[in-house]
Amino acid sequence: MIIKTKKDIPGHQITDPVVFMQRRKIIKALFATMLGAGISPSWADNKAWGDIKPADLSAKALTPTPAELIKNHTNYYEFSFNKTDATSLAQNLRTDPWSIEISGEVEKPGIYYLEDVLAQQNLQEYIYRFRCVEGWSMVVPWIGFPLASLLKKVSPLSTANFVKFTSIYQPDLMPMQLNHTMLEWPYVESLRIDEAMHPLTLMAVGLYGDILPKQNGAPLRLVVPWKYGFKSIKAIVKIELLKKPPLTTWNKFAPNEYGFYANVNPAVAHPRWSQSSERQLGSGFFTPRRQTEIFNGYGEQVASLYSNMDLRHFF
Ligand SMILES: Nc1nc2c(c(=O)[nH]1)N[C@H]1C(S)=C(S)[C@@H](COP(=O)(O)O)O[C@H]1N2
Ligand SMILES: [Mo]
Repeated sequence: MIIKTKKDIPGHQITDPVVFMQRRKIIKALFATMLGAGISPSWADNKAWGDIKPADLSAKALTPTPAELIKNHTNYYEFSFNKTDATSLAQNLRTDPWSIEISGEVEKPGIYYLEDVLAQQNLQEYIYRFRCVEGWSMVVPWIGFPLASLLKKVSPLSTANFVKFTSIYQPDLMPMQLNHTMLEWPYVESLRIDEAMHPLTLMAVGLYGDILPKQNGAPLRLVVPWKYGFKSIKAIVKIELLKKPPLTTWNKFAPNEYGFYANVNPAVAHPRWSQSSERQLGSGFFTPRRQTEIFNGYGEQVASLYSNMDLRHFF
């Protein structure tokens, strides 16, 4: 048992300013150490990549989308249905201190403080393609750690078949959470356990060498690069390991449009638009759209997870 469990203290109620400052310092220090060491996409150093060869990844030299575009073009429906308002509105969210409740089919359930989680993880930069179901895409230099290395620390039971993630629910700061006409709150997403344990699946805490901006899901979000962006849930407060698949926000809203799997697939159109190509954020008016790749270009690493599945049926 390496991570500290403090079941008796609900994390979101801690307001002691001394504690607050200490935690802030620890998180800042974690980043400083990492930046001081000169972070780079040093795939070869990361043991968590398991049997994925560094060569597989370095073969794909990606040019990150400019930071200003990534930070000012967001989807964060708790705040707004447009792409620009969350940049300012999300700043009201208090992301420090932060804790994550982990429960369900695990040996070590508990409430874990974010800085305790981070102290046990090897933060690295991961440059991934990101494809929204709406048809735009970007390349993001995330900082984070594999979700698998967090899950392993809480020891999932053999009965854990799915992982459910829940975003923060705070309607006083997130105005759209009072709007019940479209989505249900809090935002919920889920992965099959093998998807969650895949080394490409990240928990991100940073962007472009700095702490994750609030509008991009601070302090902790999921990043699943081979799936449409809506799977990459922001501001996670709860992780549950479950026997059965839970209902997820977008799937519940429109099951014929947003499947549980949501794997990027140019051959399976959204009922209202084609998914065969994408507009890259920052590209000029005359730049041709990019041809969307199966599994967003990560097929070599993840296709085996779906080898026996009809991807048209399980979209
Ligand atoms: N909690 C929460 N997570 C979320 C969303 C959201 O509205 N709320 N939007 C999703 C969608 S549709 C996308 S495309 C990505 C966008 O991430 P970005 O805003 O950092 O680009 O976040 C996903 N995660
Ligand atoms: Mo999206």
